[in-house]
Amino acid sequence: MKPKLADERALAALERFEIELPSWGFADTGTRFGKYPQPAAAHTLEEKFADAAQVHRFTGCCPRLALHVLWDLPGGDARSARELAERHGLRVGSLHPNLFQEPEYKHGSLANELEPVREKALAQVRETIRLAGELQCEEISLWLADGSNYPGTADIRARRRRLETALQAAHAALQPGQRLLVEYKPFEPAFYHTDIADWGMALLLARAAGPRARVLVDTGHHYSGQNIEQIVAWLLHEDMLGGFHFNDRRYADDDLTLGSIDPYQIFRIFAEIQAYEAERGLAAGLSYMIDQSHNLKPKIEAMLQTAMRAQELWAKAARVDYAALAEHRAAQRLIEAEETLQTAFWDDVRPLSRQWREARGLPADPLAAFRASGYAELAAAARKHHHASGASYA
Ligand code: AFD
Ligand code: MN
Ligand code: MN
Repeated sequence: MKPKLADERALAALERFEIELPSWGFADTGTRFGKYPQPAAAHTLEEKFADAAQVHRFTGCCPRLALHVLWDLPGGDARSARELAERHGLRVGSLHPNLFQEPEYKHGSLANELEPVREKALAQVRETIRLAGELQCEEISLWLADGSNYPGTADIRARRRRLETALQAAHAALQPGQRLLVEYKPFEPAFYHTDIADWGMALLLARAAGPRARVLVDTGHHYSGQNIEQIVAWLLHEDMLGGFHFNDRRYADDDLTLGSIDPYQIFRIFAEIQAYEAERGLAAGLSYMIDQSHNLKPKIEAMLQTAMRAQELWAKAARVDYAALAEHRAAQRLIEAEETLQTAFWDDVRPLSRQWREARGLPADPLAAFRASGYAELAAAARKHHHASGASYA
């Protein structure tokens, strides 16, 4: 394919590529061994919206902020979130019910043996659906930490039955236009079994829940060596892929910056999506969210980096000559097929990304522009009081 045509396809792909930001990615976090407060980290919903607005301001591709329904919308108040979204030129994206941090959820939430705990969790999901309706959000995204740490302590089939019943009830509560995303994760915090541990379990549960449930693939939630793009291809074939949470991983669910460890894997995932869309001639209707919360990198800078990297890998995947690839595959020309894919991966698309940005009045280098803006320094000065008061962290 002529480079000019490839570039035009990449620019069109960038135009339709929006990446949701996670409110929790702007707040202080740490590891289980300690929290590492950052002076400019966000503590309030207002500060999270303000920080997210900086990422959208400089990248032009992050117009939505995902919220956690406990940390961000205490007392079920949607009004402040709606006002903050308008003030900062953002929309509220997916809503995520916290079903993991309260003491009652020690032995699980929707899969828990105790009915009152399951009812409490289901009420939290229903509250999330209600808030999503008030905030015109289309996605309720479920990640369950449910599982067990020791063999023999959990009836895995009974837990699966309870989960199916709960997800059917959650699906039944969905409002028009909403969909339910079911996320999987092989382990952590449960270390013997996790109730929704892989794409097959998520697929079966989503299918059982109802027609508006889909599987959510978090790129960090896979064992080493897993072929994630193959999972993506199968879920696309089944029309059961809802979207992604972006991060990168070396060993487990590491929440590292997308593309920092294995950019070629993210490119191959994007190539599966774009090949599917090219074949069908329409978008797959997937949602993309960053799901990382850096405790070492400055929060906003890490988000800018991730958004830029995601755009570059998305643009690279758009430049693959899928027609030529199909011909090489059909003729079993292995070298040519591989070279078709790898050429698109190795071609530098940063000039193209800069062109896309400048055509929209955005800075060619979002990271440099953000640093020059002095926002982080002002935020650190304005947020000193949080640390003085020993504020708790979401
Ligand atoms: C953690 C979980 C999961 C979830 C996210 C937001 O591993 O990825 O989507 O928190 O709740 O990263
Ligand atoms: Mn996730
Ligand atoms: Mn995760």
